[in-house]
Amino acid sequence: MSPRLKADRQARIILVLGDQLSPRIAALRHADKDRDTVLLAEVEEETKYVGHHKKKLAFVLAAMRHFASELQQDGWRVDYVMLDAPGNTGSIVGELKRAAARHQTRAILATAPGEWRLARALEDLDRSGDLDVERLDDDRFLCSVSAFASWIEGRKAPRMEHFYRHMRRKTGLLMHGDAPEGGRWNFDADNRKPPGKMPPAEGPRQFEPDSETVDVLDLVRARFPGNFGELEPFWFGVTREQAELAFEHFVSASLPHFGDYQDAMLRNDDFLFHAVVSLYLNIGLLDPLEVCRRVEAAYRQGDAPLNAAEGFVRQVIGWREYVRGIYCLKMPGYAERNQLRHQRPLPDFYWTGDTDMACIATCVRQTRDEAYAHHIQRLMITGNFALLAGVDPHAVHEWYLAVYADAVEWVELPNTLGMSQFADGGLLASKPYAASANYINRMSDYCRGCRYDARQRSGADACPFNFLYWDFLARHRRRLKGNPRLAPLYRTWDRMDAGEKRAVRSSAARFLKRLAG
Ligand code: FAD
Ligand code: DLZ
Ligand code: SF4
Repeated sequence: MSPRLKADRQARIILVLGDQLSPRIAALRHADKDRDTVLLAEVEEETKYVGHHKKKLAFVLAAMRHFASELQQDGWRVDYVMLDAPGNTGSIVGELKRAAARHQTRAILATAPGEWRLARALEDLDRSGDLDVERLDDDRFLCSVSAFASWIEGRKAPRMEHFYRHMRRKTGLLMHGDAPEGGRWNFDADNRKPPGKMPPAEGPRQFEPDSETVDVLDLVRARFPGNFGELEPFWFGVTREQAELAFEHFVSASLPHFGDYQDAMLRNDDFLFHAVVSLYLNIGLLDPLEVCRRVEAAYRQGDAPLNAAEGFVRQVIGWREYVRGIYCLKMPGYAERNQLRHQRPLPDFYWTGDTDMACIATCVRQTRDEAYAHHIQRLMITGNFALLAGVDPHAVHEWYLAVYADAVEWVELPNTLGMSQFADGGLLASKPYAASANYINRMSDYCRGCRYDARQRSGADACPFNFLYWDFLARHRRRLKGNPRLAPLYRTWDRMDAGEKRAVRSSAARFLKRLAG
């Protein structure tokens, strides 16, 4: 065989997906710049497997285009397929086949896709024998799937807190020798200040769209007119440089207060002191270890208190890695879990915001405008309501996967199905994240001026979160009564007089009937 033919045969297509936009992604690190071709493909299947928010579509596509330009400038040969390119097959597998034919090779090198759906499609393609698809581990994560499997093995209750301590030791982040910095692993109890005396927050750094992004905005406007959400103003960063600027802005402007007000919610402030960087982390524009090291440095230089630095690091090396591990080990069965057998369709107001519950209306409005809500809004407002009302967890999952700019299934699904809807029967959360208006009223200003009364438990003016909360506990008593963390609540319920209990349950029944339309 001639050397030329041999060289041709070894040239590979390097697949880079829309959430793998890092020059250090495994497939690029193992590629040969002189011989291989990098493929990025905008495809209908990825833009439509769920009805993505318009801002999310624009964000991913604009970031893909900018990343392709950067690779080209860096000397890579890039084959970029636009969404409306003639002959676009509409799927990653189809575009791999077309690219393989164009470049006369059958060798594909990919980094393992984050979502099970696409990982399976690449596996099937390889098995079909049509192309050879080599898949490398995605080592942007600090804990590999096999390391997570070893950690979880034999543990009866594999709680995040224990995993987090393991990750602190492994990374050395916020450690003082073998001990946690400040003598405690977790400053969660110092992350719950209500917003009453909160200083004003600057919010995230925003960017003007350049001409390349403007083209993408035009594309999204034309191709996805019916999708949920406001496309403009579009201010997300779409390059690594912008993502880094956004993160630095967070460190200087918001991190000092991030810890104190992590759980607070305000009607007229969509971001408070949150980082708004999950979208950048999840598509590869920021690196999780780097951002944690930067936050640790801010703490060590005296620019941020320990409860803020620890709170941030816990979310990134703790929760983020933990839910990814659970997803990788438990899929595909995990997506089908519905331990509480909830069947109710998702209420329309999750899309329209048209409800007189001020907390939900605010979170949906914000989600529609910004493709963003912070953790407590997702968990304790929209998630909490769906749990209390008994909404089908799969419908809830599809909503979360669609509406947030940071939504990728490996992180969204365990957070929704496990943490928020308790559909995995307590694998992720030791008790359901169910709360009455008491919590919402303490942590937000939503209840002030709401048509409902946060203090009433039953009757026409009572806050729905109150009667639904007790109704939820009563409905699921058989399943939940053995949970020691819920025992005090059942004791409170048992102490309520029979008339009060009847009133609570009939308020819930009336409300749920109306919800069903
Ligand atoms: P900050 O509050 O500033 O936190 C810093 C970083 O920590 C985040 O950027 C994120 O990377 C990480 N983080 C925080 N909490 C979590 C968590 N529970 N799981 C994983 N990482 C976390 N996060 C996503 O990235 N994508 C999702 O699709 C997603 N869906 C969610 C669905 C539900 C029902 C719930 C309750 C949470 C979900 N989260 C999701 C987690 C969390 O809400 C977001 O990561 C966070 O709100 C992002 O905003 P931020 O960057 O301002 O985060
Ligand atoms: C989210 C997304 C969207 C909207 N579009 C594309 C696309 O056109 N091409 C692509 O390669 N990736 C896209 N993505 C990200 C993928 O959905 C993501 O890579 C998979 O879900 C695997 O995690
Ligand atoms: Fe939400 Fe109830 Fe408060 Fe109204 S009173 S904002 S419905 S928690």
